[in-house]
Amino acid sequence: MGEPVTDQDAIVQHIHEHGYYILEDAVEPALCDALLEEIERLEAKEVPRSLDNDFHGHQTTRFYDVLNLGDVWQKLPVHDAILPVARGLLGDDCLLNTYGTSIINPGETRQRMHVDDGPFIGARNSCLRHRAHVENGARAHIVLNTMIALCDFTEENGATRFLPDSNLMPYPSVKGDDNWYELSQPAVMPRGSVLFFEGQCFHAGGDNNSDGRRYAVSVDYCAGYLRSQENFLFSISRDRLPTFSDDLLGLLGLRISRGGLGHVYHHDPDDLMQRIAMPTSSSGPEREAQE
Ligand SMILES: O=C(O)CCC(=O)C(=O)O
Repeated sequence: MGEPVTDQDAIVQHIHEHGYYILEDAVEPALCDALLEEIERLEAKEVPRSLDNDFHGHQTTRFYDVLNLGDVWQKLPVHDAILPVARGLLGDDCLLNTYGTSIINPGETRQRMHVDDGPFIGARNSCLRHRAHVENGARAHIVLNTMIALCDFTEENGATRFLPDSNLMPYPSVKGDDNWYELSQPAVMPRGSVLFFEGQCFHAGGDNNSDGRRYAVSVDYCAGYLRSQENFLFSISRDRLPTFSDDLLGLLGLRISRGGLGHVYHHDPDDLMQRIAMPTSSSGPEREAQE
């Protein structure tokens, strides 16, 4: 990877050019510990995991809807080592796209190589696909994903595999993608590091041949003019919103985008929220999880 890049603009530039960047010492040990404790709490409560299938893995623990599950989850999407990079690449009005754990348990097999902007570009006639090909031969940046290491990532325990410079490859045929696995490299990095990878960068969860779990959280952002993969505006309990920071509310879509999208009577939705009493939900999985 050459000389480490520490300046935030240089990180964005590296992602733009090569599709990825690994930032060490990004997330403080106390926050890693708090997130591990929270995962342990959710597992003890038997909060249901999501997505047990061939693509997402049968031995991978995935908790989604985490902002409803505990306060500590509010910290990562707005973390000052992470959010400025997302904003630098996608724009200040970027949104949270998906957010959850990716804990690869011993015995998990490797995932199929894929890109994360697929849901937005998949439609053959999508305007985004068209736009992609008119911007100097490189597609616009619409997604930035991160893998935040809550333990050391090693090749043996299933470090994320990624293919440097694959952001510049022609948009793939879905079936052919996996050939690139052999060319990929493991994101070997110490606990507290963040792997940033752009939506066009090929990557996959690795296979875990160790006897320990590979703990990670993925915070995935998209451009502010897109519909996010997770429907946060519907799923987040109204009574949790007042506990969120301004930055987090913006990431959830409670701010008007640069192009004027998402307004309520031409106001930011959260301006309106402060003026009217929002209905509160009285049930949901977080209730049980928090008790
Ligand atoms: O857990 C990982 O290392 C990557 C997971 C991933 O890319 C996915 O599930 O889409």
